[in-house]
Amino acid sequence: MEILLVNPRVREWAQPNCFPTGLGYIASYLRLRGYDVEVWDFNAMRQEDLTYEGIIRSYKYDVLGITGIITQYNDVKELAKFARDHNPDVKIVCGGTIATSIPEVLLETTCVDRCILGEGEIQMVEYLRSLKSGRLPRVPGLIEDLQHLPRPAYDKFPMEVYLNNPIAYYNTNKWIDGRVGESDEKIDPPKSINMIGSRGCPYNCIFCYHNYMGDKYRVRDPLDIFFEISYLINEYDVGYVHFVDDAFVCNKAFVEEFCSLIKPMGIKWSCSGRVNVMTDELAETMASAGCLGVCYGLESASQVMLDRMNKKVSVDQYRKAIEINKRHFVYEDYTFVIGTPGETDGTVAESVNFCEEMGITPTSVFYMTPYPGTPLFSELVRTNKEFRYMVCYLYTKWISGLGEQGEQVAWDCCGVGIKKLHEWKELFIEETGAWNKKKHS
Ligand code: B12
Ligand code: SF4
Repeated sequence: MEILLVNPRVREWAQPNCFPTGLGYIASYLRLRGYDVEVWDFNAMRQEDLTYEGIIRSYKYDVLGITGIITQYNDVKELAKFARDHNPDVKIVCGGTIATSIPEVLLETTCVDRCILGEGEIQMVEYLRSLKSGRLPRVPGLIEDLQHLPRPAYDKFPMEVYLNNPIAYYNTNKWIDGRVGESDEKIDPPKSINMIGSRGCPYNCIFCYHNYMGDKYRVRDPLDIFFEISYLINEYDVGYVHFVDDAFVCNKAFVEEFCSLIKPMGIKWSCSGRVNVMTDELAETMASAGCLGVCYGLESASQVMLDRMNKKVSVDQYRKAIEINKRHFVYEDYTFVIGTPGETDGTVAESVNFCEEMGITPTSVFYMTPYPGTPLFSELVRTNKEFRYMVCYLYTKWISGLGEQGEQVAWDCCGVGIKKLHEWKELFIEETGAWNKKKHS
């Protein structure tokens, strides 16, 4: 049985700098189980002649596996249609957060035959087995023990694209086009890559879609991560790793062990964190092990808004975490969100003033967006008549129009009007110098 896995394009105005980790895991797990897997990464291979239709028709495969996030609905639809037209018997499987959050839409409105919900490694193998046995697979979408997973099949992907487009600290043109920046040492950045060290998140912020990974926070064995980084250094000369976990810093023992292993490697890295876990001591350990910075989605500096978002943090904890960042790291990345239900001129001003007080420049200001599957989405369905109407009659159209959260108001969640939301964002950018000024078409 031949399997083709594809990664559709995403954020086309920026250079592709994020290795598709999820698809990488699916590819390596299938390979481990003896399947014949090919990968085509449309996001990395953006040359004009490499069209969806052309590539999809050029391969021979029995099963097509497409990955995607919610903003890639149109891409998934298009790819599945080309595959079906090409071969009526092909089995088309979709995975990733799009499949978990809107399976019914994909099954009803596209040529996708099967959606794999949650973590896909074991499920995909079971699905392939079921094609032979005819028995429906029944395996959980959550992998308890991450130790048994092989590292992503990096060798199946066009790695030079990802390695040469800077990520995180070195991505100074993040909101312009993501090319190599112009400032000093960042002109010639080391080869960079994203990775994950943990899965899941124990929190439940209303805007975040993360239940596809379960609320059970699981960390990888730090030794496994060490081996994976060693491999990336040896094979690809990687010099910088950015961890895109929901919350890399959540379990202190895990971080400390990871630091002790990685320190002698001399590699630079950065990650995401939770403000309530950070201490000077931990930051010191991380910095001395090569960590350049810990990124935070602060979202707001109004306690009322933070409670409304169910962030389970206090503004005071933010102050402490930012001070720790400034004392120990060279890289800071803070993002904010405007338009949460209950947002007012006053709460926006609190966030803007906080940036000034703390001397921070947000990398981005997003509009609050009720992505399907989030607690905010369910709340709006329950409480907002217009939203309910949209979900009843215009849902697929709405989904197919979803895009950049920093540019598009997909829904006015606080009922102040789109004009007001735009004004708040303009004000935020003007007052704080937030990075995401440029509009992309
Ligand atoms: C890296 C990342 C990106 C990257 C690249 C994404 C990509 N497609 O390559 C970039 C920076 C481009 C990005 C952009 C955005 N992102 Co993003 N991103 C992530 C992040 C932080 C990590 C993804 C990752 O590597 N996960 C780890 C791997 C192991 O998990 P995974 O990819 O889900 O894969 C597993 C399963 O899903 C499944 N699976 C995946 N693919 C396949 C395929 C098959 C065939 C099968 C069977 C199974 C399967 O099995 C995998 C292994 O278990 C996630 C958060 C997170 N922690 O996952 C958000 C996340 C995916 N992003 C999200 C969002 C909302 C966005 C934006 C819309 C935000 C914005 N600022 O506007 C933009 C998109 C903009 C646009 N123009 O479209 C949401 C998606 C919600 C949803 N319902 O889809 C997430 C989940 C964040 C969140 N918690 O809300 N993002
Ligand atoms: S925003 Fe971060 S802390 Fe909140 S639920 Fe999502 S991943 Fe967890």
